[in-house]
Amino acid sequence: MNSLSWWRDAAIYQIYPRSFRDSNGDGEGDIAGVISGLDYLASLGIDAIWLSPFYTSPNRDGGYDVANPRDVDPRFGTLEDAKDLIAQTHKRGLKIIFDIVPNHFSSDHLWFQAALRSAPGSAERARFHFYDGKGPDGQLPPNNWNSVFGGPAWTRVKEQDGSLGQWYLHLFDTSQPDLNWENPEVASDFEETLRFWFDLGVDGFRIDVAHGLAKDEINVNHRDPEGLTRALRFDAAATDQAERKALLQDIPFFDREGVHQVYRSWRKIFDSYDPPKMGVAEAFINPTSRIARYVRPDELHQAFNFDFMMSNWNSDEMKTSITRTLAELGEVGAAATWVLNNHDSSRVRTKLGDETRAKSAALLIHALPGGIYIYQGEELGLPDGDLPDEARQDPVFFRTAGADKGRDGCRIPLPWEAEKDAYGFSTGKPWLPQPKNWQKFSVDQEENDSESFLNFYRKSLNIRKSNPALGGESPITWVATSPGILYFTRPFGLHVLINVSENSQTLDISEGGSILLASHSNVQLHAGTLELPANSGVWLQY
Ligand code: ISL
Repeated sequence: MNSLSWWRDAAIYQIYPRSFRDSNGDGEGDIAGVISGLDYLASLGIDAIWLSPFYTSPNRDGGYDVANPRDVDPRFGTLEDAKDLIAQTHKRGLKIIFDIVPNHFSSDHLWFQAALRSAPGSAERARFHFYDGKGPDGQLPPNNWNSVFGGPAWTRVKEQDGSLGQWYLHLFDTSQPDLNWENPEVASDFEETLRFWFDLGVDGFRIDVAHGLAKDEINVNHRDPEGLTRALRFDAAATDQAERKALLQDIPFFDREGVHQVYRSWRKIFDSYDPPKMGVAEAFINPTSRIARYVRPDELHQAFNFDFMMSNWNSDEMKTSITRTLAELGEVGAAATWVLNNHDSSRVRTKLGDETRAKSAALLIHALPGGIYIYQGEELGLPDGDLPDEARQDPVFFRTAGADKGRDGCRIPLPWEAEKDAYGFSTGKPWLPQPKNWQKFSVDQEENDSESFLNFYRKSLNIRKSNPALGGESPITWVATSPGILYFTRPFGLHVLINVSENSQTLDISEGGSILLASHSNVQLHAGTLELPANSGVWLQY
């Protein structure tokens, strides 16, 4: 890890604070809970943590509805706790990044409350996207855009005199009014937020909906509102991925040119610190070549690689995505990132359908040049949990009338201790019910099992950190081999082979190597013959 550009090959662990660990028995995780887990996190072999939002929020979208970006919600603790977390993280030699949500505020934010009290055309309304409706009485929304969470992207307000009035834009929930980035007050407020946390020692930011801040003309309808809905659905199975990719290229509020100006000005702020701060873009866009534009030398440092994350368990698809990623990012000199899942997606174990594949996917990305992101619980091999509909909280579930189950299944509180209530997550009732059979995934059980998923991740991450053949950005060289196998080498004698097929394969390879790590003990190497069972993977050291 190079200290100035530490993020280029870092392993960054995503914490969803609400579900990490609860210190006060209210059933929701908190900052003190994160602090109590830091030794565990440091033992994994990671370089940094990223925390999803814990700011003041009515919590209608898991805290991505921010009412005050420069304070901590009491459910999570206090500003002092956040300062303590930063100090304690640094003490363990880890970096810490927070989440910034520039596309929208919560409707509870003072600015939005002031906008509701103010007249159409006022300076207060100009910080958001307030428009008159269409139709004789303004009863129709200003355009036909849909919200990412389902339903229309517009809500009509009541004016001060009680009459139905203007409409405001919300690409997500009604409680998340979009900010108007053409208004300089918006830009300066976010600069203040960046500096506020940077001055407290935060090392960087993950930028929520980084592709959404600039919008096309509001007065123009989108020609294919149904396509828009299909492109935006969270349920990956609901739309064919090829169709989704095509549809994503034509969204009037995503990936517009105006966003780049914002990141160029943020970069100046990042670089004004010593050492410089970093930013990672959450930009869900296509084609992938567009992603490289967010990480040009004067913009952000990283962008999540959703193209790879959404690839199927298919060797051609995965290889194409890897090759394209490295080529496109290489052109702008940016480091790649590799992500298997996050708090918005299905967990990788569930997505790929079994444990061996999930381990092999980790062996693959932990051996690729660039940075990796790990979503809390991934290191335990957690699957998504089944939830009764009554327990669901994600606005996606409600706004699609249950057609899309939403993202709660991947947000279930972590199991820490097999024999304790709530698996040691909390002494109270967890905010989402944990499945009955999660003892086996608990940290304490996995700690004591040398063959556990956790100990596999620990080995993988610690080797990645200490062995010069892994991590870093040295190139990969593909080796021609049997169909269904991904085989590449990296300098310092590392050979990576992943069997992305349902057939066990016997491969003749060069002699002299030894197994550094394998997804399963049934991967065998004898002289120049490698037995690679279905879905398994291996690192060989020559
Ligand atoms: O646009 C998309 C296609 O469905 C999304 O993947 C989009 O990039 C994503 O919804 C943005 O997610 C982020 O912002 C949301 C929040 O609910 C998510 O948890 C967060 O990761 C709104 O702030």
